[in-house]
Amino acid sequence: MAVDHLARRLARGVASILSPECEWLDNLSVSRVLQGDVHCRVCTSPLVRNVLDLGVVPLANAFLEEKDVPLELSFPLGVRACATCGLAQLTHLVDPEILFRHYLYTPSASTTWVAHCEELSTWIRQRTRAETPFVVEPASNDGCLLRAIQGWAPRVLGVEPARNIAELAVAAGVPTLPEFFSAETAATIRRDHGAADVIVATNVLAHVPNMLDFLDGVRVLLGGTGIAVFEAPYLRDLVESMAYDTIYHEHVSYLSVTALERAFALAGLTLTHVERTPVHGGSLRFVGRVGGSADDTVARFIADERALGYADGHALEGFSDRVNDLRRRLKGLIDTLQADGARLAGYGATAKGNTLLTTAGIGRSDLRYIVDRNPLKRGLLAPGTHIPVVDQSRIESDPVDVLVLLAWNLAEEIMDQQRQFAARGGRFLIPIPEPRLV
Ligand code: JHZ
Ligand code: ZN
Repeated sequence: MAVDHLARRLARGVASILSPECEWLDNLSVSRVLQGDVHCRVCTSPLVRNVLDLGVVPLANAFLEEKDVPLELSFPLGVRACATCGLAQLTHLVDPEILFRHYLYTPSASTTWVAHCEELSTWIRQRTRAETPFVVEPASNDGCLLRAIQGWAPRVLGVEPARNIAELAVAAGVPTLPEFFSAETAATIRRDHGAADVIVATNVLAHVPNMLDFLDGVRVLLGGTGIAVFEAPYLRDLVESMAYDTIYHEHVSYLSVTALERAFALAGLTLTHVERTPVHGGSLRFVGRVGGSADDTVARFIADERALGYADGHALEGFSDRVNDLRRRLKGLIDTLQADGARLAGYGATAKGNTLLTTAGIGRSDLRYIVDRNPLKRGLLAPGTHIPVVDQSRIESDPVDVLVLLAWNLAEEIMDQQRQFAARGGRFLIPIPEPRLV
C-alpha cells in the first residue's frame, strides 16, 4: 500500500474518533459514541460500568509492511457496560471504512469454519419454507457460507464491504455487492431483487456501530415468512472462558440475549430462538422474524443471564483483574520458557492474537515469527509487535520448540495438522482460558 494512501486512511481514522462532525458518526441515529460521551447503542442509557481498559493499541487486523511501520497508529481500547440492558461496548470507535474496506481475513483458510458453514447451511435449509429461496448474507466475506447454501438455493446475494474480498467471492461464483449492509442497502436490494426469504449474518452484528440501523435493514429486506439467522460471539462465553483477546476495535458490541431481545424489538423484529454454538470460542446462534413469537429458549437465556448478572453488567465486575492476572501469567510463562532456552513462534496470525500479544507485552524478541496459511497475511508484519507472518514451511526450515496457538479457537485442527511438530518433541502453548503447555 502506498505510504500516502495509508497516511490518509490513518488520518481519517483519527479524525473519526476526535471529531463529532465526522460524517459516519453523524449517521449514527441511536448513539453518538465519543470519548467522554458514551451511551448504550441499544437502549441509549449512559454506560456506567467500566469493564476493562486495554490501553492504546493498533488495529488488530492492520497487518503492515516494514516501510509503513513509522506510520502505524494506535487507538484506545476499552469496554463499558450498560446497567440497563446488559450490552457491553467499546469506549472508542474507529471508522468502519478504515476497518473493513480492505480486509485480510478469509474464513475459508480454516477447515473447521468450512465444516461449520456446511452445518449452518443445513440448519437454515431445514427451517426454510420457500421453494426457491432468495438468500442474502450481509458481511459474506469470501462467500464461504453462500457457496454451501448455493447447493440448495440458487438465488443468493452476498453483501461485503471489503472490496478485495468481495472480488474473491465473485470470482468463486458468489454474486456479491461490495457495500456495507444498512437500512439503505437493504431497501436497494429489495427494490432490485425482491424480498429475502433468508438473511444470514455471521460475525457481523457485533461489528456494526449502528446495530439498530442494521437490524432495521433486516426487517426492511425480510419477506413476511422470511427468517433471519445470526451468529455472534456471546458475552457470557467471553467472560467465562477469558477470551479477552476477542476485544478489539472491530468488535464494538459484546452481546447478551437480554440486550439482543431489546435491540430486535426496537428494530421491529422478534427474537424467536437462541442457541449456543462453539465457534470462535463460544457464540450465539439466533433467529429473528417479522412478527411471530419466541420459543422458550429466549426466556430461558434471559432468566439465566439475570441470575448470573449479565442482564445488568454485574457479571463483568472483577473481569479486569482476572484479565490482568492472565496477561501476567502468559508473559511469565513465555519468559520462563525463553530462560530455559526454548525457541518460540506463533501459530495463526489472528486478530485476537494481536490483541493478546500487544496487551500482554509479548513481542518480536519472544516470538520469532507467526505462521499462517492465509496468503493475504503472509509477508506482512503483525500490527503492534511487527512479528513477521510466514507460511507453514518455516516450521521446518527454522524450527522452534513451542508454538503459541494464537488461533486457540482452532487448537484441535491445528494440533492435528502439526502432528509431526509434536512428534519431534514440539509443544503447543494454549493461552486461553489459562496459559498451558500441551
Ligand atoms: P480466526 C476473525 O478473527 C476476524 P480472527 C473477525 N473480526 C471476526 O469477527 C472473527 O474472525 C470472528 C489461520 N489458520 O478464525 C487462518 C492457519 O494458518 O481465529 C486465520 O488467519 N492454519 C472477522 O482473526 C487464523 O488462523 C490452520 O490450520 O481471530 C484463524 O483466524 C488454521 C485452522 C487456521 O479469526
Ligand atoms: Zn443498554
